[in-house]
Formats: sequence, structure tokens, C-alpha cells
Amino acid sequence: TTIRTIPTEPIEGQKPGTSGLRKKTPVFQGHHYLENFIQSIWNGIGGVEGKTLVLGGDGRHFNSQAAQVVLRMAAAGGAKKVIVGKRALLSTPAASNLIRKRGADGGIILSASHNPGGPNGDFGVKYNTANGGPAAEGVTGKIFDATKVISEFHITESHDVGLRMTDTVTLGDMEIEIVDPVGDYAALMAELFDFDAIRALFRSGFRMRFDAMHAVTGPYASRILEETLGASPGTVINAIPLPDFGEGHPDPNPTWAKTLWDEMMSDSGPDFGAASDGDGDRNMVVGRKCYVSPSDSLAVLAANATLVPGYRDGLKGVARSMPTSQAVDRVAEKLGIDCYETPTGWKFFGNLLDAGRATLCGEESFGTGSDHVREKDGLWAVLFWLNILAVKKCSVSELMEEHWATYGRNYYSRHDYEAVDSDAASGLMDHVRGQLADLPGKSFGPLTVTGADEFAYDDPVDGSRAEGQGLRVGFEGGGRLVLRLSGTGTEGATLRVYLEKVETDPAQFSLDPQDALADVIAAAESIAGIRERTGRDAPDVIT
Ligand code: VG1
Ligand code: CO
Repeated sequence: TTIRTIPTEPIEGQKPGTSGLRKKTPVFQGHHYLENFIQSIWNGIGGVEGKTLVLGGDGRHFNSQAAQVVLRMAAAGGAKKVIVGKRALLSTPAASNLIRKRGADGGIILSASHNPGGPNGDFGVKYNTANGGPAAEGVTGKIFDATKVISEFHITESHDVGLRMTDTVTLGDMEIEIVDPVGDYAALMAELFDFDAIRALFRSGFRMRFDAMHAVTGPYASRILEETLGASPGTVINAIPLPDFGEGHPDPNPTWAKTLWDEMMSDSGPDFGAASDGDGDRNMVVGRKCYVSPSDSLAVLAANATLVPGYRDGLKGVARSMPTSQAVDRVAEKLGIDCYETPTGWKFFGNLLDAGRATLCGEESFGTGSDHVREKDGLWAVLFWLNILAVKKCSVSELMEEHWATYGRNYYSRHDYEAVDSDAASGLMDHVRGQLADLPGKSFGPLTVTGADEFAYDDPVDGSRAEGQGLRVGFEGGGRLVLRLSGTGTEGATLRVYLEKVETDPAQFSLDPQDALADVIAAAESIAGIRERTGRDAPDVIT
């Protein structure tokens, strides 16, 4: 094999966002676009010579072709070995696990996660470091710097490497190990959870539906839930990963997982429903006629963790992203453990997990995880719930009622305005930012502002600081309004409005969150002027 050096020029806008670089698929397929970014990763991390990398993706359109480019460029860079999932598939948590288990130096994940795929959908590339987690800001900064000065890339000339069977092959001097994407991950789950108890639960007639949304978790969920744990055939729906996710939007929420949602909201629905996203790191959990908000899910897992073998000894601490509701804070308080508040994006949890300060982490965006890997993990959260239900022998709604009775209920909702004009969105943020100093003491209907600021985070482990991480307004009684712009979108700007209200009166625990939050929603409108500035009457997605 010959290594070729190809002259190139910097391409604008290759700046990794909340979770890697995401662009429209045709942009990624453009001249040298992928090659420039991969070479910039190699350059940003000091080269890949002698290193071992993990490689896999969520199977979306362009996944296979991109994997071949990464393999050829890893070989050209002198990498010692690449461990790649069969058919270039690996869920994000499975990739994280492989990096850790095999002591690899890092990994490349080909995914735009919950964004739609296909020829006109989105594609993405993410670099994870040796701890198995998304590269921290210091590293992504170096990669971005490298994209701005790149002048050439290196690639081997070769035929495509066959990835259809588990095998070990070579590309030039580089070894390629093609692995079963599910095996190691399934083994890890069996270590953490009481599989016998979950098997008994399914044997007792407990019915479940898992919507894999034609994304990467299909093979994982089929193997673990149906083949290993004995859930009845058909429990996993949309189980075959498709390059365009069956024209769906692989985002597990009430809007996009509509089929599952409708089934769960009917009287004769299954006992338990769940869904996962494109790359398998998100989860939605829903009981019969009982939706569990992701923020509540994190709180419930924390409160019941010692019922699960992998967490029997208790939690070292918990962490949540800033916009995530404070439900878990109440659990941490009761348990007497630390609760950290980090900026949005899993990369900010890495140091806390590595330092043993937090065991469980979560985000309001359907992300929950623990120190078993360094990514959020969809199927893990689902198994955690199953394990708790198997031990407590109660329904999801009974468990939620018990939880709220103990800790109170943090009503919570997120309103997303998608593909908003970028200038209008930044104008809105500037408008709110300009009011922050004057807001405390002001009232909006029955709500009085107690504090308002722009969130900045000082990492307690390495001292790094992340600024400009969202605007937050706190109200008397613990309610909050948070505004931020998405860092994963590929079209215009996406405005996220996060709404929270603390309720301690048990008579008020069963309201529709949109009704319970009406005052906070009205305050958001008065403060931010969302309708006028975005030109929208209502959010595109409510979760
Ligand atoms: C969104 C979520 C964030 C999550 C990120 C990646 O980011 O809000 O909580 O970590 O997606 O998730 P943003 O910047 O668009 O709000 V995934 O499953 O798409 O990797
Ligand atoms: Co994801």
C-alpha cells in the first residue's frame, strides 16, 4: 500500500459543537471535507502513530464510506491498530466501553446522534479520548485550530476493507480487528444488572415495548431484551438499523417516537415503554399512561440505585447539566452526596466521573449515564429501570407517585424553536442578556425573580472554565427559566427554552406539566419576546 499526501486548504466552519462536528450529509461528502476534519483530529491530538483507535458509527447514510476513509487515514498516520464494529456499527456507549476495555488511545464515532439521516439529512464525526468520553473542550479547541491551518492530508491507496465479518486483517502495517458490536457491551450490562430478576419479571407476564427507531440500538436491544432476558418476540420494534432511519427522526421523545407513545397512552398498553436515539446514547422511559421526564428519571435512578447490583454500595455523587431540573438535587441532599451542575454536553461530566466524584449523570435531553462508560447510555438506563421495577414489583406510575410524595415534584418542560433565523435568535439572547442585571426583584404574574445570570462553569477537577453556557432566571420557590441556543443543529439556530417549577403540595402532583408551568411560560414570553422575535406562535417540539 502506498501512502499519498494530498494538498488541501482549510474549510471554514469545522468547529466541533456540543457533541462533535455535525453538518448536512452532502457537506460531509463534499471535496476533502471529511478528510480535512479527520486529518485535523490527528494533527490536533499529536498524531496517531503507534496508537490504537476504536471506530464505529450509527449506520446512517455515508457511515460505511466514511469508515473506509478513517481506516485509510489511520493507516497513513501510522496507527498500530483500529478496532472496528462489524459493518462499521457501534453505538456511542458501546464505543466508549470498547475504548476503555481495550485500553485504546481514543476513538472515532460516526454519528449525528438524534439528528435525522439520509442523503439530505445530517452526518457527524466525534472524537473520544482514552477515558472513553467525548474530547474535552481543550482537545476540541486544538482540533478546530488544526482545521484552520491544514495544508495536506495523508491517506493510503487501497481497496475497501471488508467489514462484514468479525476477523482480523491488515491495511499496510496497521492491524484491523473487526468485532461484534454487541458482545462486550452486553457483557458489561450483565455485570451491572440483576439479569435473573429481570428475566423473572418478563416471565411473570410483564409486557414491554422498545422502539429502536431503525437506529443503532436495534441489534443491542434485540440481543439483550429478547434473546437474553426473555422478553417476548416483537418487544423490540423498528429493530433493523436503516441508513435513513426509515425516514424517521431518531429522537426518542413524545413527538418523534409517536407510535410507541400512542401505544403507551392507551388503556391496554404495555407495562413499560422505552426508545433510544440514532447512536443509542439517549433514552425515553414511559409507563402505561405515565410519561417520565428525563430529569425525573435521573432522580428516580439516583434514589433507587442501591437496589441494583452495580450500584449496591451507593453513589459517590451525582451530576446534571444546568438546564436539567433540580429533581436530582433533592435526592442528593437526602442521600448526603454531592450534586454537580455542569454545562450542556456529556464532555463536561468526564472529569467528575474520572475523579470518582460522580457516579450518575444526566441531562434533560433524554440522556442518563454512569461511570460504567464515559457517555450517556440509552439501553443502560432502560435496564436500570427494569431492574428497579423487578425489585420493587410496582408500576411506573406507582414508582413516580412514591418518588414525588417523598421529594416533591419538579414540573419541567423544554420548548424548542427550530431552524430560527440565526440573527433573530442571537438578537433574542442579547435582549435577555441585557436584562439580567435588572431582573432580580421584578415580578411576572405571581413569580418574583430571585436571581439571573449567564451560566459559567469552573471544572473542579482541572480548573478549566467554560463561559456563555446559557441564560438562567430563578424564581422564588425554586422555579427557573433557562434559555440557550443549540450546539448540535445544522440549520439556522435552535432556541431552547427550559421551564421548571417546584411543587410540594401532593394535591397538585398530577397536573399536565404545560398547565403547571403556565406562569413560567408567560414569564419567558415577557422576558424574551419569543413570538415576536422568532415569528413563531408555538414551539416546534415540546418535551
Ligand atoms: C443537545 C442536548 C444536549 C446533548 C446533545 C448531544 O445539545 O441539548 O443535552 O448533550 O444534544 O446529544 P444542544 O446543544 O443541541 O442543546 V446526542 O444524543 O445528539 O449526542
Ligand atoms: Co445520541
